[in-house]
Amino acid sequence: MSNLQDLQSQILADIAAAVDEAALEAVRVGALGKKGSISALLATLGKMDPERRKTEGAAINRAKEAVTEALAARRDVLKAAALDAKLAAETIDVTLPMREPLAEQGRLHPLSQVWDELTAIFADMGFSIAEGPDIETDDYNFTKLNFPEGHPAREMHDTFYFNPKEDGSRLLLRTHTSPVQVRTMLSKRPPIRVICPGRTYRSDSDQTHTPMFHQVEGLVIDKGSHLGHLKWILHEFCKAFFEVDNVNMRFRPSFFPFTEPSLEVDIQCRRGKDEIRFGEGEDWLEILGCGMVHPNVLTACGLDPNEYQGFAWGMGIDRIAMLKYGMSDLRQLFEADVRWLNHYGFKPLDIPTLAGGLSS
Ligand code: 2NL
Repeated sequence: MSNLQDLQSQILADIAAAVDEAALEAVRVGALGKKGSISALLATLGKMDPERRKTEGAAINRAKEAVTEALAARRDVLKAAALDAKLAAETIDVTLPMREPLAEQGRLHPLSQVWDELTAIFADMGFSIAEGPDIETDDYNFTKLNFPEGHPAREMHDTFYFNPKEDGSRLLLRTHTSPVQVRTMLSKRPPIRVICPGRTYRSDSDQTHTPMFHQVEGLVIDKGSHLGHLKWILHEFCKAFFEVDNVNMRFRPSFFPFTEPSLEVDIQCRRGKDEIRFGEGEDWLEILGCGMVHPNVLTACGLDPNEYQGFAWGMGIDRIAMLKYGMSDLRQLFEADVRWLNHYGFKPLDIPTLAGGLSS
């Protein structure tokens, strides 16, 4: 009897000491399996006389039941512990930043970034965005913009012309985005508030000129639009674009065939050894041209200059991109060098908004 007691105690101790379900299963097999210790005792019953078999059989079966119950109880405990450990190991902290993807990540070209930035700024001021064809007529690119036929003003732009058609007319690659504003005036009734970003072409190539470049022009036409409005719009734009609280601006008289009066605009800056900062310092940098739309242009575009007036401006997207992001050579913008793009490019998910900031 005491043997059975010892055996049961030993097995119950082994059950209590089992650290996981595999260890517990080993204990079960050792006790209740085919060759288990309790099974071996049960096998001895057959050779006993009926009286002994009755008492010992009952005792062994009680031990077997006790072991079975202890196994089940311990299994429940271990199962619960295993689940707790699994849950603890597999928690996800949803507040952690996303892991950087391992794959190569593409970059937004700085020009695309600046294009997005400036359209966001002007859209927030209530401007529409208009686009038009790169191939234009002489009429929309020059004549309607008050460049008289044979006038030296036409030589201001080195134009890429297509071969003349049979009637003598020649298509051309637009030299500015103004034809898009012409199209807007011809197709929409004022009030007009529109910006026209796009590709433009001039036969010119050196460190600061590429034959293809980008412009954004703006146009506002209404009954009482004046230079005060223009100054406010350009000031708000410059503060938002260069991300400064204030920037002094200087308006100088100039000449364009399509505006009268015409002005050139400089912004305040400080030139350091390798960098240029805006909104501080004593230096000036020219960034755009503007003016009141010439009455001849309004008339050519179907608007009565006695009823409507307005202003327009134009600036180089490539130029303001270089200024903002500190790039030295304009030509690199178009060389498609992936190493350069990895340095100057932008992560595609850093989308500019006025609320979220324009650059990270
Ligand atoms: C510059 C100067 C300018 C305009 C563009 C414009 C368009 C129409 C009528 C009148 Cl339809 N003006 N555009 C006006 C003044 C200056 O661009 O230096 N751009 C880089």
